[in-house]
Amino acid sequence: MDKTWWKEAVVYQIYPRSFMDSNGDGIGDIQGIISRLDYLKYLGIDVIWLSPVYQSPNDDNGYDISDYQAIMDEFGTMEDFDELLEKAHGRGIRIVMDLVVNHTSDEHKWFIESRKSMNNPYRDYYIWRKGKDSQTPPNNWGACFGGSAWQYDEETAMYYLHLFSRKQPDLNWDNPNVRKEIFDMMTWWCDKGIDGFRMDVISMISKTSEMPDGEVNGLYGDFGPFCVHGPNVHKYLQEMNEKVLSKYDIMTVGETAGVTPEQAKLYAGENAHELNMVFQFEHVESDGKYGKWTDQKMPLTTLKKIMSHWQTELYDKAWNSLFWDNHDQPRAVSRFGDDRPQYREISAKMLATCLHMLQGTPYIYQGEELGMTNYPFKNPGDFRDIESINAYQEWCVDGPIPHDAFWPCLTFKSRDNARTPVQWDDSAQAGFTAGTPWIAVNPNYKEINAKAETANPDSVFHYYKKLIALRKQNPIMVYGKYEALLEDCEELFAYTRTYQNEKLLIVCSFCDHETVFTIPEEFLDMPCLISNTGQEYDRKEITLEAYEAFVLHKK
Ligand code: TEU
Ligand code: CA
Repeated sequence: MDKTWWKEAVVYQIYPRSFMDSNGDGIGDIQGIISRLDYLKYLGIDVIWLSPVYQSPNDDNGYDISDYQAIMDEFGTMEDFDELLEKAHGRGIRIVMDLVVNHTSDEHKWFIESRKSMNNPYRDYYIWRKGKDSQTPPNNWGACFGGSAWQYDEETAMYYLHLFSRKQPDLNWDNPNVRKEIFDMMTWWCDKGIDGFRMDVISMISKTSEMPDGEVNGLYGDFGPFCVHGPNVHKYLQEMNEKVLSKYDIMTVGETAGVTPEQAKLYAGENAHELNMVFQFEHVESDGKYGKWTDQKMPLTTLKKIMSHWQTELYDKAWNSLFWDNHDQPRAVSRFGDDRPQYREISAKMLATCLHMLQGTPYIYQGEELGMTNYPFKNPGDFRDIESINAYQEWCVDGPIPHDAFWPCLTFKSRDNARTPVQWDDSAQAGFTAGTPWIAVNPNYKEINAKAETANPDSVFHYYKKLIALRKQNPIMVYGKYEALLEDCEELFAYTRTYQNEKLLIVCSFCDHETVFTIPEEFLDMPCLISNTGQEYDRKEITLEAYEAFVLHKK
């Protein structure tokens, strides 16, 4: 397995709208990111994955792009971006951009042209179909953000496909002109010196030509079998690799919801000539009571089975990406850990240990290094995210689900949990803005903030900093072979990593009570690489306190 910088890196995801506001308008921006580069350098991360900063009407907070080669007014200017790139590189930090090319905004010039007439040169940049009539779409597919996946357009009396919001029309990747435009745009960004792409819903860019009704699940049919891992997806990614990616020393990660390890080897196999790695979502997209909406945590044995499967299936064949959360998911410590005050910090450190000791490139979502938690939403007006707003409307207002039944599920899984402002200090608005933030700051910012944590050597922040430093000192953390232990245990996630003549033992308690663990013979009296309690592991029978995690290192 060849060694590369993106296999050894730790990636930090920035959601610009919520990271840092520099001009008091309550919206994070690029100058705000620049002002926090020293904080990121101190943490020790190697790569920033920058969620979209391109021109956008913000129907989906920048994942609806109206100009791929201009910066969103609210975030600043292209000069600001160039300054960010230069100052990040000056600190040895690479910048990976978010590439959103399954769809554009409906305010993109291509779509404005496409909808004008049937014979407009841009007509086939998008996916248009005749409906059965102006009230009946071409099929029963549902969009991810609610409603039909088809929008009727008066001008030409046809429907266009949008798998997300109606302001996010899907591009027609079967059109070679679309592919050329995208590849030229990607080349333009690579020539600016960026260091790679995170590719939004890249597994959806190829659709089947036939578009029949899907299996009904709730109010609409499922588009999955016709739009995910479609017939030409690998052909188009190989073309992208040949025409753009292969020409630069860059990192690529595909967002491939619904991907299996077998498919992941096609997208990101060591010799696949497509992408370097993919995000799998088996551990975060568990079905809930109401589609994705649930207030239930995943049983530990289920989580371990999923993580182990990916660790063993991809080993030596493809590269894993590792994450607990991102801008679409609830906060890790609330979902996988325990955000009650007495357990928040120790369980956040346990989760960090569990993830960063696995095989693959770890991703830290902004604020995860502080142990930031879900937000205490009180009413639907607290939400900003189109997905959450539409879900409440569809399930509760228009639909039959009582508020009291749906509310715990919506507030537990809402993407807005991850989009509240980063908590920098205990001053007003947590030091995120001098103005009124676009979304409320979590009231626990007085206890949970970067200023307090960077000053406290026992903080979650310093624990992440130590894990990142250990990765640089120990190749076994990057390249070691994973083996699961105690697979049926509902309380402990334990595994080993083996590399040349070294071995690591990783033991993480996912429960809120004491447990016991017997140290295997070969690890007795071996040094402790890191622990979230600091106890000695110098005997065979260890009693672990709630959410305790430790790593022993056999050299
Ligand atoms: O997310 C795609 C996606 O699958 C998400 O909609 C996810 O399934 C859901 O939000 C969580 O259950 C990408 C981006 O990460 C997301 O922010 C965008 O809204 C979406 O694509 C459309 O661009
Ligand atoms: Ca701002």
